[in-house]
Amino acid sequence: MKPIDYSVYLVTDDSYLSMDGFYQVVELALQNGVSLLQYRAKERSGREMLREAKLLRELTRKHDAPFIINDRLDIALAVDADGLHLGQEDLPLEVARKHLGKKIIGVSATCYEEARKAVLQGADYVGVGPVFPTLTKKDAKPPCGLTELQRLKAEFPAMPWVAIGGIDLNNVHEVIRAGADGAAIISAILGSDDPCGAVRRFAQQFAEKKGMETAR
Ligand code: TZP
Ligand code: MG
Repeated sequence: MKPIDYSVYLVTDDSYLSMDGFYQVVELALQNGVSLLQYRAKERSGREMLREAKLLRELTRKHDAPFIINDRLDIALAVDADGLHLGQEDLPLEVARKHLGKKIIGVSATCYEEARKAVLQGADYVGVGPVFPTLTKKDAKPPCGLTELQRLKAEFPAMPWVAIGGIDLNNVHEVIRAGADGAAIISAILGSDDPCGAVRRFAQQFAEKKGMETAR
């Protein structure tokens, strides 16, 4: 399997899932540089989640992007997603691992200790945040800032670190500089007047980082 590119990590949210033209926007985003898609829905029935996740599974297959389901192991298995993303209150990682084998399991961490535990338990990547204030997740913890991320990347350089929360085109360079391998983004792409342009500019900033790393 080719290495997973976590750089422009697009996440969905109920409000955008209901938007007119949502699937066209996702398809354009995948064509313009979204490297991975997470289906995240908090207020939908299992049946509705299955329907939406199937559609997104088709699009991600078509554009050869990994597809991850938030929270729900059953939906991840039902649509043959590439992985599952778990928060601190979701299924324990070792339970999900039994069902998912080598598939991707990501874990959300709001602080250094949670992140370290996720690494030691065998997460494939860790989402750290919110790094900045966000209006999208109503029950988000206070922002953890970038120093935690910097410390985690220094301690576990081989782990893919994905920053989340309030990331936009004006601050993404800060998370990249702190060591993030990817930025998980909702509103700065799905709420943008120009989602394709936004995706291209996020992808460009990560490409510059990769260019600098290979030149070293
Ligand atoms: N987890 C921590 S912050 C957040 C989630 C799901 C929401 C991120 O959304 P946005 O719009 O990119 O700030
Ligand atoms: Mg969760």
